[in-house]
Amino acid sequence: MYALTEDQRSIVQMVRQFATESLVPNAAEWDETHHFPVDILRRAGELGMGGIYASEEFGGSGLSRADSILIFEELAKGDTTIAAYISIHNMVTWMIDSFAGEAQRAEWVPQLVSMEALGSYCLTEPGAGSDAAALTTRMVRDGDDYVINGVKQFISGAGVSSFYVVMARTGDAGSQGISAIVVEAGAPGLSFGPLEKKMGWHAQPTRQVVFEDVRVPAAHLLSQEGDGFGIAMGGLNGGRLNIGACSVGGGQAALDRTVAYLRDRTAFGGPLIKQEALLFELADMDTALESARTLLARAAESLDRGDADSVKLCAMAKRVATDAGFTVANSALQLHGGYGYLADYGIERIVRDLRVHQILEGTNEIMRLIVGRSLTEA
Ligand code: FAD
Ligand code: 2MC
Repeated sequence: MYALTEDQRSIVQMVRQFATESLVPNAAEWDETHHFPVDILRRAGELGMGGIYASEEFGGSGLSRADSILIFEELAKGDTTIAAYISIHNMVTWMIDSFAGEAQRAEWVPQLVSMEALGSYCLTEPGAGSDAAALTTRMVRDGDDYVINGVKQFISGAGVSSFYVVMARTGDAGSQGISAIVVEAGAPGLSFGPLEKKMGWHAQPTRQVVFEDVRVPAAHLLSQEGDGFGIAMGGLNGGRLNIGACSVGGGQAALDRTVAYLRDRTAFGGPLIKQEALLFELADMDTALESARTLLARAAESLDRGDADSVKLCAMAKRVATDAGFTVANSALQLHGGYGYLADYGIERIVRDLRVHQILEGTNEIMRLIVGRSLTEA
């Protein structure tokens, strides 16, 4: 199952080169200065990474989810935070390309694909995170417009993005009463909270997004009223794979550095890598990443095919891969001794950045909920 095609090998090579040249040399500085590198994102857009699995009609790359996870693993080896933002942007591009009207697609998708315009995904609210169907942001039809009121919490890219895909309530309580709409930056009544101070993910902004009587043309609706929750979840299925792949990439980078470090570091009369206890630890780290990679590939193929169990497989893969990435990075820190704790060695940043992958795009408890429900509902 897990043999790369010729095309996939070229894609990996291209992304690896981009990550090595444009991300690796800058990741530490962007983390330290909390810099969101929009210029570098545009370069990723030029290489086709703004619409990886968007259709080719308006410029998307038309690749599969199986291709996508390869790309995100490579990006994350360079900078996990930037890779993760590119994943969120791709969720937005895919949702707009798949569900916006023709005229809107023709206007918006090329801008998103090139990453000239960035996208944010707005589901979470202060009072509704895991229980996303409990959201209370409201949008009310008024003539040819909708008027939106409410607050979205923890929105990645907020304040910099040009397009906000917003899930809001047009109907009754529950998931069926939710719609999805595109709000453009600059809309009167749209404002942003201050930058959140975070443990990691310093190289991308996270803010509240506030809607006060924001008027949006009804033509910005994605699909039909009431379809919003399904669209949001559809976006997340791919997002969960991508964030899992980002965790594997971050974990792999940490493992590679650890192998090199333990070869060089001598104690007790020889290189530390000769200590069998440490070699076994490295073997477990390698095995955890390979297991996660294999499950991600299986889930991606099932999503590509539209299999009935793809939602469950994406949840399993997200849980396994984000746990594996974090655990491996944390072990890598330990194996660097005191140096692992120093910013200069780059490992503590990976640990900080990967921690949140166990929380966002559906917490790992919610991933268990999805898998568990599939057992009881079968
Ligand atoms: P809660 O839902 O309040 O959960 C609290 C705890 O209870 C968690 O451990 C959770 O797993 C557990 N829990 C809840 N329900 C159950 C249950 N039924 N069974 C067992 N355990 C349960 N959201 C967006 O929409 N767009 C973004 O761009 C975005 N970016 C983010 C960036 C960052 C840096 C962060 C930190 C978050 C981001 N999020 C974003 C929000 C993220 O998706 C939520 O934080 C996440 O879904 C959890 O919601 P919550 O924080 O409200 O936690
Ligand atoms: N794919 C497709 N459809 C899905 C789906 C998925 N992953 N999950 C749910 N649905 C459908 C489901 O089939 C049902 O459809 P229908 O009404 O046609 O029967 C509908 O959505 C409602 O589903 P449930 O009845 O399961 O709804 P419930 O409210 O009980 O649970 C739950 C839904 C908990 C699975 C969902 O709220 C969830 O995934 N919560 C986590 C929220 C989350 O992931 N947030 C991430 C925010 S984005 C982020 O963090 C970023 C960094 C971008």
